[in-house]
Amino acid sequence: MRDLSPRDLARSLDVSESSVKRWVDSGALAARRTAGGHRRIALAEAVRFVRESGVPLVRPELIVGAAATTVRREADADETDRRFLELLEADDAPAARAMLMALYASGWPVAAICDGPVRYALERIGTLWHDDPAGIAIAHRATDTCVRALAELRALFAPPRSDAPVAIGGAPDGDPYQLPSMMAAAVLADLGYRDYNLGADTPFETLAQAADRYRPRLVWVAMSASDRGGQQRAGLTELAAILAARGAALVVGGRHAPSLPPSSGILRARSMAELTAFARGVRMAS
Ligand code: B12
Repeated sequence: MRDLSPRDLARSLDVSESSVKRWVDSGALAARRTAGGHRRIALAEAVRFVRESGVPLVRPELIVGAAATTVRREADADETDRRFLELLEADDAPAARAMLMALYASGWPVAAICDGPVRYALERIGTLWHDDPAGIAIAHRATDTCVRALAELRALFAPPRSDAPVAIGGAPDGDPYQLPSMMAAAVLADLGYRDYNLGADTPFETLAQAADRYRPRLVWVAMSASDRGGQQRAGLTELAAILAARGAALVVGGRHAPSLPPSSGILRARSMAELTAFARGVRMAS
């Protein structure tokens, strides 16, 4: 990931270069020096500073790439959703990735990016195949672009602290959906958890074994595939009992997450925003 000069960052924030140098010299913004003594700011550090300081990112395209310009101009979320859908339909992966990076750099929570443009676009793309066989390829490409974009966003997150609470999770056996679990992992990482995503198609016994190994405070299960024969529901209930004995909280979500009574000890969340609220609560209690 590239480093920025004070000039690059100043132009993207529409402030003077000397302001950026002052932030560096005061320690508010970390920078390294080149052999020639010039300040260089890592992209992840620049994004952290922008998100935390609230200084508006006027020209995101200067730091995260072209196509990010559109984000800045779009005041309302609906327009952002539609624009992201257009980019995925056109299979413009670099622009789609730059757009999500720009939203993040502009201060959008990771959960809002997932619940907003990504969910909106995939919901619509998911209906294309009903009328056109090419829709399947578009859906596969869109998933790949979103997977890569999330991985790129994650490179901007601060590394977890050594005492960070651990979260593990995945999608059950027979569930091929990658993105929901990746999203949950990214949301939790951004909240300061040390996350271990076991990914799609993970049997419940594997999750239980992983809980022994990683000792999580929180476990997520993403359930997007239909539960033929009720096996997933049974596996989930068993996992809940195992985790309760270890003092780990269990949260499930996804299109086919079952509704369970509160006595099951399982929280059902409908969005990444709800996961955020729950995970903050678990953190505060630990
Ligand atoms: C990509 C895709 C696939 C890919 C997945 C590739 C991959 N490696 O991930 C593949 C090719 C495998 C696939 C297969 C199928 N698919 Co498909 N697929 C999709 C598509 C387009 C996107 C899925 C996705 O990633 N969405 C993004 C996620 C993040 O959105 P989300 O699930 O809504 O999640 C949000 C919330 O639910 C919540 N959430 C989700 N999980 C979790 C977890 C936690 C812990 C929390 C807190 C919250 C949470 O937060 C998310 C963000 O807001 C959807 C369309 C859609 N609406 O999503 C269809 C869709 C789900 N598929 C569908 C169908 C029909 C199928 C197939 C049956 C097609 C076929 N004939 O083979 C198979 C079934 C596979 C199976 N075993 O179940 C239908 C399902 C219809 C239904 N009634 O259930 C959909 C809705 C498309 C449609 N409109 O027809 N699919």
